[in-house]
Amino acid sequence: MAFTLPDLPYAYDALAPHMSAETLEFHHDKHHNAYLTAMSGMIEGTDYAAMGLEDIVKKSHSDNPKLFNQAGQFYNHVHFWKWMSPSGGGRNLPGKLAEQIDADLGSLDEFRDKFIQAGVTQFGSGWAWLAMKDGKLSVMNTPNGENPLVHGATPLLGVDVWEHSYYIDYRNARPKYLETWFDNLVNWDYVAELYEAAS
Ligand code: MN3
Repeated sequence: MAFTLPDLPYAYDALAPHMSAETLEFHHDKHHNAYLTAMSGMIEGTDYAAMGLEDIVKKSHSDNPKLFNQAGQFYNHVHFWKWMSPSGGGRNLPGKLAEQIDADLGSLDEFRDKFIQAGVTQFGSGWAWLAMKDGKLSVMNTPNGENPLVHGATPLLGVDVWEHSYYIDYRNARPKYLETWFDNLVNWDYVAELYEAAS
């Protein structure tokens, strides 16, 4: 199937001051589009061309590392835009999700600490995640374009810790970016939607 670049679900300046219009213009229009263009060129005329995105990500992880880098990043960013909202953040998580976070990760505060630490300690480029595996929630991090799908888990929330995601707004202060992102931008409604689908 042919893939297209999804529009941002909000205006470029809607996440300011936490994430600037300049960051979103580069990140969405340039970086995400580049992953799409590279992936599309690599799947054209191959068996991958008939597959859905999740299957491309999973199959290319073992069979075609160069394609995986592009497809993984294309997939991750399709969700990343939706994991943020101008009215995001806060501490009012949908009930069932909040209950399972308490049960599996201790509390919202413990989850927040683990998630931010996962992002801070990811050496170089990558992502930090909340994922569901075998009915349990866990926090993980992955390098480059990798994601929980290739570890048999379902991504519920992911934050991009590539420098292109924060360097314009935060320079080298990755911890500050992660704290601000978690407290002000996370679209818990979308996390809950993925959680319900995975439960
Ligand atoms: Mn990115």
